[in-house]
Amino acid sequence: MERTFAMIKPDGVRRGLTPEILTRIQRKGYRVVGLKQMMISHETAESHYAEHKDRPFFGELVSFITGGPVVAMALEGENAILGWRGMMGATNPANAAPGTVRADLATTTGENVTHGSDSSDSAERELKLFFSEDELLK
Ligand code: DAT
Ligand code: MG
Repeated sequence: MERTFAMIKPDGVRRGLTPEILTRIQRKGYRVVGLKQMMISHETAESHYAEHKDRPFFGELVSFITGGPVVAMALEGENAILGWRGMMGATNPANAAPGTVRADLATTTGENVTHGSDSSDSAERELKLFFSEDELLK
């Protein structure tokens, strides 16, 4: 069993895609062990995306992710980290395989609807950043 951090970004929430994305996750069979709608603080956004702090799009990324409510999720299941990454598809929706969230529901790299941890280290770090222990099912 593996846990990963997943997020519906502000564009997805704003466009009413939360039910569609939750349906896909549950149809796949991941267990949603943490779930909350929230605003991300500037500080949390900079920490979450710290690996990109020197990239030219960093400022835009932080203002986008803090610009409206997100849905933060902790998912549990076999191979959940790579599995959820696979369900999301490539970062740029133009390169995402048909049937993936980004191919089906997004058009631009900057607003690509969902986030998913890319490794067990980042999953652990991101789950800690967004959830306290008592917000997660045992
Ligand atoms: P991913 O979200 O697939 O893990 P990433 O970690 O490389 O992708 O980048 C994080 C987010 O930053 C990505 O979802 C959208 C934004 N981003 C990445 N590359 C970008 C670019 N070249 N221009 C604008 N935004 C970009
Ligand atoms: Mg990433």
